[in-house]
Amino acid sequence: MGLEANAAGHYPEIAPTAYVHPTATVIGRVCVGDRVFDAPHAVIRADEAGPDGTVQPIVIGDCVNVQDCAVIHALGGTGLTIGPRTSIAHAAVIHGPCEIGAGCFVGFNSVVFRATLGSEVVVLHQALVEGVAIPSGCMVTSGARVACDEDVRQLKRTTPELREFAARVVQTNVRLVESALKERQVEAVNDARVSIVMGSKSDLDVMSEAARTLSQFAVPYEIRVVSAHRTPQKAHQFAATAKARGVKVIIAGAGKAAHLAGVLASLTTVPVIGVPLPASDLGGLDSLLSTVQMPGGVPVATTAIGKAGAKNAALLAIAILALGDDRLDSQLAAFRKSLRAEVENTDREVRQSVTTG
Ligand code: RP5
Repeated sequence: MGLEANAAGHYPEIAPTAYVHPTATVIGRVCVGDRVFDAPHAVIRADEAGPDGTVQPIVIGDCVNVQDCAVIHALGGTGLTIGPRTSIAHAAVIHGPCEIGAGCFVGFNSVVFRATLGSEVVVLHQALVEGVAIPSGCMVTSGARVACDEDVRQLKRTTPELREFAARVVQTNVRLVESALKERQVEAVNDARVSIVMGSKSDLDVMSEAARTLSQFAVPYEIRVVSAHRTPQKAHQFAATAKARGVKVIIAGAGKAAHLAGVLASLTTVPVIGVPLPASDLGGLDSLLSTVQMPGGVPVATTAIGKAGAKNAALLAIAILALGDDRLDSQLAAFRKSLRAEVENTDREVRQSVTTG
């Protein structure tokens, strides 16, 4: 999947329940919501800075589908929002500044530029919508050009059939996301290169940060609950079979008397990264010491307490995998570059706000 930072250092944020096809391109300050389907060869780019050097975000709402070869982009310094349950059909172009409401449909080859669409607007095929605001519930017929207020006044209301059609398109695409994600899960379980393990379901919120980061780098992973204290045999079997299952790195998160990472490390030579979790009144200091203080001979690479630690554990796992994987290596380099650029960007914003404020 082509996820890239823009020059200002923004990296796309993709919800774990969204599906981005491997041939789709997502660049820069793009925020992709839950159960979005981003189809083959679709392009979403938030990479042009405005005169003040900032790049505005492109926000893709939940359950939106961006179909094959659709292009979503915005002029420098302008943003773009696509409301939930909207469909952008094959080869359509949405060019910001634009605000598209919820439940809209933009048909094949249509162009929407510098426009606002209310909710449930249907733009059929090969139409041009430019420089106007279309009220909710209106429709633009195939081939129409809507570029002034008079054109907008002539628009008819969408028919119930068209509204049903638009809703069906969304449902179909959400089903596509679900089956693609299922397939990805099966693939990930069979082909997991990283195992994320946690001591309890109560650790899931923090450990999802590791999962999110691995997904961003398209690294297949499995995620399991295994307790060193409550299910010691399972912990044993899990660690002892990890290498044979093809797992290259284990990330183990646990709280309180956090022995999980150490126990797993004692049973395998697969590198183990421990994430101490803030699960008790001691704020994670207990977990940190239990995880980090391994006796000589059985190492556990221990990260920071909590979400930052979970994220860094995933990045460290990626760095280990990247030693033998050029794609990951360059993705990691791009990610680091994006961090640097982000700081520069924030620095500029802060300096500007101080001088103008
Ligand atoms: C540890 O105890 C787990 O890793 C978790 O962080 C903590 C509390 O577990 P629960 O009582 O919430 O299941 O083993």
